[in-house]
Amino acid sequence: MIHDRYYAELEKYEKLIGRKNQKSDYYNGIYDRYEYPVLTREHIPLHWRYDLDAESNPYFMERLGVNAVMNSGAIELDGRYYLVVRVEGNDRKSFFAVAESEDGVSGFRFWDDPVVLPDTCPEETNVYDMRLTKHEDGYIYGVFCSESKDREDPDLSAAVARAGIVRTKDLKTWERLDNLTTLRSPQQRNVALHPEFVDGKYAFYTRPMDGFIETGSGGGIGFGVCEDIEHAVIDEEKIISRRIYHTLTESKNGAGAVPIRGEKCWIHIAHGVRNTAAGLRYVLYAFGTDLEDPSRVIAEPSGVFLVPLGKERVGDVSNVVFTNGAVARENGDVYIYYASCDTRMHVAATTVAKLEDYLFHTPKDPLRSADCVKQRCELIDRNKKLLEA
Ligand code: M1P
Repeated sequence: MIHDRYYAELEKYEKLIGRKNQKSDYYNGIYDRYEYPVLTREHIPLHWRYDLDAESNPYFMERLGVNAVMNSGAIELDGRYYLVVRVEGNDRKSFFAVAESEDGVSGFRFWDDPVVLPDTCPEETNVYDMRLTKHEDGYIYGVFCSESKDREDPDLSAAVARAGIVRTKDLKTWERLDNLTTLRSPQQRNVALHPEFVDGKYAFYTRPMDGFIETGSGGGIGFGVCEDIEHAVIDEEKIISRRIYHTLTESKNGAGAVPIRGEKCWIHIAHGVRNTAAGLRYVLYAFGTDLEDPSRVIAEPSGVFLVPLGKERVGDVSNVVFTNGAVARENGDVYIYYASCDTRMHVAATTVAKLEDYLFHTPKDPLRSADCVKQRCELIDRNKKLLEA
């Protein structure tokens, strides 16, 4: 028999899913933020967490709790919005699950069952952060971090990060391909597949790393191509967005959402990390690359694009925003899905036109205080003239 308490919890759950989201009063002209997160751990279906049987679960306890929902790949299919969510169980292992919404900002509901990927890597301990690419070859690819224990290092926490690759046509049946091999980088995280062939090849945004946490000699976001997606091997990785001293990318950076094809450029929304006395701070930044040669940066606005604000600042890993999914609709609307503090998912809404205006008309970072203040004074002077006219 189903436990009585289930019905009370179900009512709360349905109320949460049915809650309409609305734009918050935050303003910067670049994007709108929304009042509520689009997904929290409370959005996880009850039958994934509780044993509903009153006999085997007399206290109606969570038997397999969920700690957090975060870093989600995003895609639009037939006018509906899908997130492939990183769901982190109370056991710290993550898995993927699809949540679907009609309007992209409210009502995200998980499908009845989590995604079960083909278990082809016996050494793999954890999987997370899937970027979804609707590729021109007709498949939807998911590229994610496949993490294993480093058996050669006696340090208990030593791990190896690689890029796992899966593909699907419907988000239901997934085929696992070989993990990406990058011949010149021992580890990879934050890898994304470009949606179009580049010179007839599959193109990846990579993040070369010396170790599991430190990117070390890995200079930033890389770009590399391969012939065969089923056995993907990249030789050269060209660094396209560098880590730079005293900027938001000083400690590390990484590709975020799969780039969006705009009118003037490929629009990239990535993350940058700097170290502070309070630990690492993760923010989002943006850049644009050439439509013909997506490895050539042609727009590099200065500074942060989106930072954790208010309640977004606190969570399991505080002071973090992270994106690995965005949806660009045919009408030009863009929904950027981002997680705060490795805990919950939010959405910011904008358009391709606004993003390109931001990319091409935000001044570049002059990299020195003296030049930054000059840049600001010029803006102030222009405005004063306008205000006085
Ligand atoms: O905890 C913040 C993020 O840390 C990692 O990102 P990066 O590889 O750039 O350090 C990722 O593990 C990501 O999942 C996490 O959100």
